[in-house]
Amino acid sequence: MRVLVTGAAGSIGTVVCSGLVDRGHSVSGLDRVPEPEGFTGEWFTADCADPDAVEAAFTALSRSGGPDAVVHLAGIPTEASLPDELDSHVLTTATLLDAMVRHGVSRIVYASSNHAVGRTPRSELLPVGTRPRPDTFYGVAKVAAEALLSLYVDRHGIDAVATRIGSFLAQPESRRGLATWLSHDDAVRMFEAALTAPDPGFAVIYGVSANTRGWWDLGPGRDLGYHPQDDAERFADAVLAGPGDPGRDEAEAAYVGGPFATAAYVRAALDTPDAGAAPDAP
Ligand code: 15L
Repeated sequence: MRVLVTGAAGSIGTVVCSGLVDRGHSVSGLDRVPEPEGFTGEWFTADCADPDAVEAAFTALSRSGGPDAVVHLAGIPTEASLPDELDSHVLTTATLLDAMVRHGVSRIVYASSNHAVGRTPRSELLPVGTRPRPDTFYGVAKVAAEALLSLYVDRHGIDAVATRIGSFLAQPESRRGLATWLSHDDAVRMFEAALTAPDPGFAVIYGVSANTRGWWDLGPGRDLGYHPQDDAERFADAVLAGPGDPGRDEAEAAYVGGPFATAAYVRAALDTPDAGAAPDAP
């Protein structure tokens, strides 16, 4: 399959690009920075919120048959002001969807986030159909981007899979991560399944590994062919031996979004002189 990956130089992008290439796919990349060393496919240094740059990339790719699908990973990976989040997640998604429609590209796999439902209190099982319940402006933008995907599926008959990613890391680093970890290998499995599943229409899946402590429903992902193989439990002893902070751990365990759902992330929507800055990502 020919796949255009946005955010291809980022932490998820580099892993997913090389994983898809290893699995026999032809991968081109688009990012605001030049291609990472070793990237072998066609590369576009561009901002995917820029319609002209995106159109130029799709036109260039159409000379070699065009992409069969887009994997959209680009975007600020943490909390920022509402306008920045909307630019970064909603406008980029809209720009790509318009280009896809113009060029007849019929599938997009989107890196959404657990933070789209991050204010959902912890429960036995988190269904994908739970109501949008963002924990931050980042989460609000992910909800809006998912809504755009749904609109374009209904209007244009494309396929769109939103993967609500948990904690994408080489290994879990916190107590919460023992439930929310997405391993590198499982991320590649998940994106390939979402790219190749027959006729998903609009689908939402949780992007986590098969963690013993996880509570996000993996059923819809399995229905699309995503069968996670990794489990954070093998890191549990090491993580739990680390210096914990009972108060923080309890607050982070109360909601899907962990730290993003705590008071530390409360801020004004717009960057005014008095607005608090977003804290650093955990
Ligand atoms: C995400 O979506 C963020 O990009 C990342 O910064 C982490 O917060 C991650 O989710 C998570 O929930 O661990």
